[in-house]
Amino acid sequence: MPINAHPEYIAAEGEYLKAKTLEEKIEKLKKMISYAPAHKGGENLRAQLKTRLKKLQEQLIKSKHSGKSSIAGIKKEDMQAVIIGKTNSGKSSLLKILTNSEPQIADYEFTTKKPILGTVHYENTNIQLIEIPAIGSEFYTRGIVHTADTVLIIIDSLKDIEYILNELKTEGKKIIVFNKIDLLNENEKRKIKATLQSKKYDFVMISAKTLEGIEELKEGLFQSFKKIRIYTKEPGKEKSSRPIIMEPDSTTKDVAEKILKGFSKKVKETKIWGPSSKFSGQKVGLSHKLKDLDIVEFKTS
Ligand SMILES: Nc1nc2c(ncn2[C@@H]2O[C@H](COP(=O)(O)OP(=O)(O)OP(=O)(O)O)[C@@H](O)[C@H]2O)c(=O)[nH]1
Ligand SMILES: [Mg+2]
Repeated sequence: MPINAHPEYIAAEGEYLKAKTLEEKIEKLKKMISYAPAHKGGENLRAQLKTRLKKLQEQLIKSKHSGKSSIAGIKKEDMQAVIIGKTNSGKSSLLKILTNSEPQIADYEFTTKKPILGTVHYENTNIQLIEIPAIGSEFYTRGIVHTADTVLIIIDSLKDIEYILNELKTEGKKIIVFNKIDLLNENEKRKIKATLQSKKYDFVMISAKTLEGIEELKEGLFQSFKKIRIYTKEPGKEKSSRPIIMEPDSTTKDVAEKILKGFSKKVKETKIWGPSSKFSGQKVGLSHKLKDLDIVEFKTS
């Protein structure tokens, strides 16, 4: 601490040391500079702080260019969701069962103190899932929540919804995940379901303990990204075991091109099965628009 430091400087320094994100650090450092002692001995300090500021600003620019979030060094993938909720609602428990991640789970409050990343494997697609420290805690980080494609709001009591939605303030896709239904009787579950339906929420009722509702949640999560799964098949063979992930309204040409660039030019005949077909094995053109779970067969000779 510099001699004759302004109390405001000391406070700003304290905030700077506690800052978690680059943005926060920069903001606090600027504050420190503005309160750094003006006397002669302070010159050196100011110069040091300014050098540090420049470095942080460069880091921030770099992290933005690399597509990394400055919050946790997490690079955003095509499909990204965050889990938010009050402490002890079961965020880490859910992350653990949906992903390969091993977060700490405990019945005391604020166990999770920084965002934790996991990957959900669903229908051969990878969904990034991030647990955010409890909403309302000092560890909660807004940044990732606002850039994620989908927010899973985990609750174990209906009264928490409004509070969380108020704090959240994002227009993005939200799914309410009512957890710990293993602790409820049939009548309680029925009432909760009716309330959530009446409010027109997108919701799933689950238990991270018994795994009830987890498959439904995974399906709902995948659907929230609005991608479609297209299977391919070769003539006379079964459909592929793994689908190709496409944007909605993709055409048979888009699929051919995703398989191999230039492939659509070689296609002589295309047949489809599934939701977008009028009947099984319908012949279609390359501009045919596909639907989720369609099967496409390309013939090249
Ligand atoms: N009965 C029951 N208990 C659960 C369920 N899910 C989580 N728990 C328990 O609830 C407590 C909190 O779980 P966590 O997963 O650590 O909760 P969290 O939301 O990550 O909490 P913090 O990170 O501390 O904010 C633990 O004791 C869990 O075992 C569930 O579905 N049923
Ligand atoms: Mg946790």
